[in-house]
Amino acid sequence: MNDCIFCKIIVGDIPSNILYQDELLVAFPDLNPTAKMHILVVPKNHQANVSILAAENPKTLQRLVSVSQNLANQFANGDYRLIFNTGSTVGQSVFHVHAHVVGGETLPE
Ligand code: DGP
Repeated sequence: MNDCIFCKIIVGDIPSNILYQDELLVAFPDLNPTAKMHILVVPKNHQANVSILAAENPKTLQRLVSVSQNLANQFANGDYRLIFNTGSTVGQSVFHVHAHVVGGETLPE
């Protein structure tokens, strides 16, 4: 997608601190962290949201959860909150599916 910021990060047109990548996923710190650990895990294939990902690429979603756990083990104490904002009214601003992996401190309920 020409105007997708995460597609540009994935191909290296926008520099980012890549923390992890494999053939399906890439992970990098959120530009505006809300906790000590705030990492985005992003499928390399452009799809708009997690519902479409689950329907069309369930193995990528399964991998994403596994990678999120590994990142939480590496960058926090293994605990993490996994957030998929889905739709503009609940805060999705980038319409390329991504998981927020948040933790590294005690979070409010
Ligand atoms: P959401 O609001 O759920 O669509 O989350 C989008 C997140 O993406 C938001 O927390 C900020 C982050 N973000 C937007 N642009 C960039 C960028 O260029 N680099 C990085 N690292 N994060 C970005």
